[in-house]
Amino acid sequence: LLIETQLREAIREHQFVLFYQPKIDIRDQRIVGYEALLRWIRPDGSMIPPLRFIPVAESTGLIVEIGEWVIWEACRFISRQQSKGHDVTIAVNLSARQFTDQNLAAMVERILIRTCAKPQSLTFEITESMLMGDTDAAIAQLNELKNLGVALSIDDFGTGYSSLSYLKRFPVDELKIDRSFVKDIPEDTNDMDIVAAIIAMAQKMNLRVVAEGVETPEQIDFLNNNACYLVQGYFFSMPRAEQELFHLNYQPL
Ligand code: G
Ligand code: G
Ligand code: NA
Ligand code: MN
Repeated sequence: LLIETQLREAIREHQFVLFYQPKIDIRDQRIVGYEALLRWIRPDGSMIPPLRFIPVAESTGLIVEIGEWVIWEACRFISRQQSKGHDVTIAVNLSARQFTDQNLAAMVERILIRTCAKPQSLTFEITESMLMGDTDAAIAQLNELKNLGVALSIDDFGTGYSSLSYLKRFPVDELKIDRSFVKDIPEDTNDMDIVAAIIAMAQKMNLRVVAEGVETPEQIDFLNNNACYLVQGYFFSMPRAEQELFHLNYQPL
């Protein structure tokens, strides 16, 4: 369990950084917010991708401690932007282990107070599968978070198996269409039908909808024609370190 030992060392020695990927409104090409994505940079400069260490962090429970750092760091980012007059939202990914933690809402509240970050500037992304198991407990946790004033988003939407009636019970604000449905637009008409259906459904349910993994102008045209205006993806930007964010042409709000 070398990686577990290394993860503990990474926490202790501040080897984690947050990268930020902009979320763009394609109507005016402005940045409306960022998704925070965790990066582990080793002392030799090599970067270990989250897919290699997040599963280990989850299975060992270290994700709770790492995740707390992520929330602190995201709120400090919000606070720095606020003091420059930039009103941005930051989305933070939560894993199942964090979401079922009874202390989560109290911890988030403490961090919001200590950093002076506006709760409306913080969004939590959770996946459909995290809402499955104990539905009542999940709804209670979502309500506790909502009561703090933060926003809630369902990530990787479409890859789970939530029914519509099911979805209606969860107090969420946003759906993020999984990038697996976006990547083959405009070749795969099946995926186009699915994406159009998710967008229409989100509108009916009064949910914001964000398309992930947007890489081409054709995909942007398709989303625009179907009234999905919020997008993330390499077409606009990869996730970047904070100091590299404002080299983009897109101006933060
Ligand atoms: O950029 P990307 O390789 O960053 O992310 C890969 C996966 O890791 C995604 O599923 C993403 O949700 C997850 N991930 C990235 N950052 C975090 C984080 O801070 N916390 C959790 N729980 N998952 C994260
Ligand atoms: O599971 P989640 O949606 O949180 O994961 C986001 C992941 O998607 C991150 O690994 C991020 O780096 C990656 N990502 C973001 N935009 C794109 C894109 O346009 N193309 C691809 N292939 N990956 C992307
Ligand atoms: Na995400
Ligand atoms: Mn996703």
